[in-house]
Amino acid sequence: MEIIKDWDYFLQRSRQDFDAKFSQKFQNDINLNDFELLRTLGTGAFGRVRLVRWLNDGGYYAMKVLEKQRIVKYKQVEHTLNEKRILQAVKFPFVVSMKVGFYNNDYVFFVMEFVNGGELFSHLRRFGRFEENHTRFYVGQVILALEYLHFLDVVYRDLKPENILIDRNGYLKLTDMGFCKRIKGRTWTLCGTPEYLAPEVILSKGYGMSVDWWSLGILIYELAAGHPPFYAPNPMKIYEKIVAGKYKIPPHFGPDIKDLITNILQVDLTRRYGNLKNGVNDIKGHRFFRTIDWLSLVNQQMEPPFLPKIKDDGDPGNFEVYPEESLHESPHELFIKEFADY
Ligand code: ISQ
Repeated sequence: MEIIKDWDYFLQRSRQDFDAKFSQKFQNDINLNDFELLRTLGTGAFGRVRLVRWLNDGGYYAMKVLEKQRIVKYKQVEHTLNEKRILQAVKFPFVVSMKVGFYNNDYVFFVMEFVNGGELFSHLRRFGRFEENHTRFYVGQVILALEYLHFLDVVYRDLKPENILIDRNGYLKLTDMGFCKRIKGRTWTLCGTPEYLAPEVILSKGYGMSVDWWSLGILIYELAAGHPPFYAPNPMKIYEKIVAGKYKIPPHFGPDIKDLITNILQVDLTRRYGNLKNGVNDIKGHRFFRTIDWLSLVNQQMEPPFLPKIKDDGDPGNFEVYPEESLHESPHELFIKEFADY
């Protein structure tokens, strides 16, 4: 990665790069036989991600496999198209990017860089919670990633520790753009993960980038506390707590992190940090981050809290083990019309 010297200039140029790549179609001179399929790294409602080896360059990649049948059944065609357009157009140190995409009769495939260190979620559970200094390091990168995406008019909508990976150098990458959407104005879809949903999403109001700042507040809390602020045994109870905006600050939180979280977890959108007239600068300029030099952070010149243990380039050892499923192949291409824009 090039060194970023001027953040505003970097954002402006990123926008031109993004626009140029956003509407490109798949180049379909690639197929499944070009890959050796290794084990599953993660599963979601609509597909799974597998470690693969690309025979072309011998390198390891993470391949998202989406079954067209399921995508259509669960009415996710538009969401996966959003995901594909955004994945292929982003280029940022803290966001996973796509190398190549293709489809066959039954599936759509996104080939992404393999991020070796595993989910931030697994490391958080292992440590219990992170020290505030470590929370600051991780959250700082997430803020920059959200600032980058929002500058491109992209709302992320699924921030949580499961969707944040740790690279071999101890830095983060946001992954799973499945709910990402480019919006100019507002949108209404109910999507995300219960504990991380913003009140305006639960209340079916039109919403915008504000939902990502809310979930950032949840993330800061969860990293520093070891558990999310709104918790209950079932989603309905979680939603009641979220819209009421009542939660407890653990006694070990320092005054700065407490003040920051309080200002972000505002049910009232006209008070929520990130969503006010100074935008992200209310967050970046908060006392909690006074020791962060944002340019050093984006250029990965700060010392990370720890380095994940990695045996070799293709080592999936930092990821949980999932039951495997084999792929099938129909004799005819399915859902040609639905996936025509890929
Ligand atoms: C990259 N590396 C490892 C796992 C992943 C899961 C989802 C998306 C990208 C990934």
